[in-house]
Amino acid sequence: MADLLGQLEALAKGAREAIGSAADEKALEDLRVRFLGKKGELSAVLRGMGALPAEERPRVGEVANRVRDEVEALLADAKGRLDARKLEAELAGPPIDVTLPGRRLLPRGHRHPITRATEDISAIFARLGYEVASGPEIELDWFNFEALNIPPDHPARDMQDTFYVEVSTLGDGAPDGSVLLRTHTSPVQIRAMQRLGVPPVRIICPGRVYRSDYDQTHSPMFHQVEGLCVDEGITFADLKGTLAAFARAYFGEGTRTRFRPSYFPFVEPGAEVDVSCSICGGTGRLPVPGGQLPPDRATRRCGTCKETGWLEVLGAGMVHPKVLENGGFDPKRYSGFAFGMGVERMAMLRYGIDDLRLYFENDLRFLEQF
Ligand code: 2U9
Repeated sequence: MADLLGQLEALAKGAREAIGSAADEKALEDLRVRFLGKKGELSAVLRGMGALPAEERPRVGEVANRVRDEVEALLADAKGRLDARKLEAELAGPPIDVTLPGRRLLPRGHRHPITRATEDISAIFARLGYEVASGPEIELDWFNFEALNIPPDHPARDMQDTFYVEVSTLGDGAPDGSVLLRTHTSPVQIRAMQRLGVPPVRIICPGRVYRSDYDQTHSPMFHQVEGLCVDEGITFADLKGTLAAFARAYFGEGTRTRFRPSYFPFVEPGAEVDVSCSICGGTGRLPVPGGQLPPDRATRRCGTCKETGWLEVLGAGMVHPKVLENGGFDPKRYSGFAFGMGVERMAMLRYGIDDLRLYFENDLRFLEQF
């Protein structure tokens, strides 16, 4: 036993001297391995314990633990000392000029075209006094359909068209009714009306919406921006003026607008809104590049508007009295208009994108153009 205790004492002495004079982190690490490593000096002593009579082992074990703790503390102290010395040397050295330009210009990254279009559209309405509102993508049937005057037998309510969410446990106090992925951002506007309570309401709701639809021109998830304006004395003229101003701001100053009667359950009257084609300037024809061509061959058909000169880009109308009521507004006193647009289509027309799938493939050759 005396032999092992002597070895432990010698180990501790050697460690104190060596660790005290270690010059850098590498030297410290070597010393840690030498004294405490698996094949190090302490392990060798502990291996020798096997030959001791059982009653002597606890005493040697106790000293071995103490020596291990001391060596660990010495290593930690030495590391602290070296770190402090390194920091002092750095502080004493030449200062780092954090204002110098980087050695390499990093590429900036790109906003996704859907993000860009959403932000551009929102910015135009912000200038017209609209606030951005958002709400849940997983909605209750009431906010998505019922409150919007969408009748129980409307095709949109079919399982074929709407993604329903299975809610296995509607615990006590949980709202009753089916849960679904919102099929439009209109429920956000019902929620906003209820929250605001008093006019004027001027909000736009950008966001993801979901419909069980998947083909060349439909994606099961797409983006909408909807808008709502409610106050005393709001008329269809306000709707026309607002959307005409929006169309000029988004598609360019010369853009004309036309309104065609249409039907949506949540508005009355409802309209589809066309803008003059931003590609051909509303003429339906595009000039053919190059030379003097005879008049009949100097232009070609505009594929974007299919030679009509018009693009259908928005749906709109005066908010249905029942919908106003569901939002908490007295339809005898207040009126309002609402509109909706698909962002994928708005971005396609603005940036000349001809295939919906490009938005979702995340091909950098596409994304880097924005
Ligand atoms: C409330 C009241 C009325 C929003 C409206 C449309 C007409 C419309 C489509 C455009 C392209 C959907 O993405 S799309 O397929 N939208 O035609 N949206 S009126 O009406 C509302 C909304 C909320 C409370």
